[in-house]
Amino acid sequence: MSSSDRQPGTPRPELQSYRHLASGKVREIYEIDADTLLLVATDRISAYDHILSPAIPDKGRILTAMSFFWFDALGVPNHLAGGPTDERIPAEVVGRSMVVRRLPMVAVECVARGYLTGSGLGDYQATGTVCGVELPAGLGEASRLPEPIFTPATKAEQGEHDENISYERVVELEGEQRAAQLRTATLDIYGRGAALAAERGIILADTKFEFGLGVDGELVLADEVLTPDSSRYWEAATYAPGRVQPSFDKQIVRNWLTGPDSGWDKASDTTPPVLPADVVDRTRARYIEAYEWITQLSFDEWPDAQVVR
Ligand code: Q0Q
Repeated sequence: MSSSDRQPGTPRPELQSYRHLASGKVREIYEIDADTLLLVATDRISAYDHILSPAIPDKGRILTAMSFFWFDALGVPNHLAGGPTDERIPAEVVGRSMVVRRLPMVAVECVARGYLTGSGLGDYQATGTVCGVELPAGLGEASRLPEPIFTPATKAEQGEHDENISYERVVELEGEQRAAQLRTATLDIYGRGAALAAERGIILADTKFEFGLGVDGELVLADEVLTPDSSRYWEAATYAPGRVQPSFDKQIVRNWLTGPDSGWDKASDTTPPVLPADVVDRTRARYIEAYEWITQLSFDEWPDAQVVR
């Protein structure tokens, strides 16, 4: 039943009335009906492959607001099937949920990189290439690439890292035509998003898109889009190649966890300590700052959970 079919004033459904389909590190996915899903972003935050405690208040709402902004700004076919307050969204998760079309999903993580860091840097230092793409000699940490590159990966099991694959492997998996479509769409969308972000003081160093397939086999942009969980956000004003760039949104948490006050050793693979309130508060503020810089909108206007009386 679409929101347009529901009688006005019909109470919102209960979240537990939807079948839970899957959990990601920080998100949940539910079945609304055979054709429609509910993507719910939690306030969970992960760092160093651990889900941290406590959650960051409003992180789910902020990142959902970012996805809605980008879906609108990018103007490409996408999986949204309703707006931020669609009546199919249960009251408790309004503001941090998306009602989306259920699509056959392309089993390739479509990554675009404008800068060299993370696994891409590791591959380059070992082979001079990333996903088979040859790069100039002499590049280092956070080098800006001569042009953005398509560096696909296959989705790993939860808790594992995605595995970088070559374009030729994407051709084997998806066929030549779709592989070319995926590369073109990934680089085109990243290029436009990165250009808009750069105008507003944020470098999108890289990002991961997920695509579904429409009724005619056309690519449909799905999942979350250009959020700090799917992309590396760097502050342009402090960008300097040759060193690991501070994460716009997660550096406060990383610094505390690896600093003297936490008493934690990330190499120990023990559970990280609970984050202090000021680290939580400052991290929430950084997420809001990223949203308001990128969108030039006030987060105060974004819908919130509705109290059910
Ligand atoms: C779909 N996911 C992601 C996920 C666990 C999100 C399947 N429109 C769609 C989408 C989307 N988006 C999906 N399936 C069918 N149609 C998205 C990776 C996984 C929690 C949240 N998995």
